[in-house]
Amino acid sequence: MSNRAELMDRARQSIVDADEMKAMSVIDEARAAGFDLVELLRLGFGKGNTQIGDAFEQGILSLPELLYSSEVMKSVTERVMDSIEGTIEKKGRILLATVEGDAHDIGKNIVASTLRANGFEVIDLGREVPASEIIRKAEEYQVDIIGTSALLTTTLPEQRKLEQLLRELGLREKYITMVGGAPCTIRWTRRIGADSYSEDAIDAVRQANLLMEKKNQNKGSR
Ligand code: B12
Repeated sequence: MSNRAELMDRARQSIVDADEMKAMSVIDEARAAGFDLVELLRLGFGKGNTQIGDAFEQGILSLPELLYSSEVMKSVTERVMDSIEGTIEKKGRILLATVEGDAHDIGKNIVASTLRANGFEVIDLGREVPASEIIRKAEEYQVDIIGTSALLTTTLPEQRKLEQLLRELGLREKYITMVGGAPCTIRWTRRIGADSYSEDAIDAVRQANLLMEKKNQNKGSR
């Protein structure tokens, strides 16, 4: 019989080791032992996800290692979310995309997995997505939040384009906007009029929680 703390640690380690087989067997064991899979995702696998992001930033982890680990985190999140589909109430619906002209999606994928692991429904449009397409999909899925990632100084203006387009279409008040990516700053966020900026995936979850709370309070007071 597995003990909870030991399973959590094996979950964390499976992401660090990018070991998909080990990760899947941890999920099976946790399910058989009746553990909460969302908690396992958040406090076990999620911890590994944060650890690999930090290690890459500190130059301890190589790029291929980061990629392998984030792919395992993606599979694990999908497996857990599929198995609990419909049993938990989602905190909000978030659309994520890397902006047009930008092929960098490792960070966005980590943000997507971390948000999913923390109870958000994520619609991930992938990379190199034009602002008009982002808005079309936001309307189609009636999302609460639109999050964009930009890793190049040359593609950063696409985040401003999205804000402008939303305003032109009279949709700016309908959506909460979050921005991220290495060249993005708080100053840039204020300058373009986005609602929130996060330096990493954990802060993205914190911000998304706060923004949804605020949205729900406003709804309640109307
Ligand atoms: C991997 C990589 C690539 C890969 C991308 C693979 C992929 N599938 O993503 C490849 C090889 C394709 C690539 C190509 C290019 N790259 Co590149 N690339 C990188 C590299 C090494 C790592 C980026 C990364 O994944 N970081 C790790 C993740 C975890 O961090 P992150 O993306 O910042 O995400 C975190 C936060 O920013 C935040 N976040 C991210 N997105 C979002 C979104 C939201 C909504 C929120 C809230 C938060 C958030 O949370 C994330 C998790 O903590 C960086 C250098 C570096 N060391 O950072 C260069 C870098 C970004 N690339 C660079 C360049 C120049 C290019 C190319 C133009 C090179 C070329 N001449 O062809 C091309 C451009 C291709 C294109 N059209 O986009 C430059 C950019 C310089 C600049 N200031 O513009 C960098 C900085 C390298 C350098 N020092 O010169 N690249």
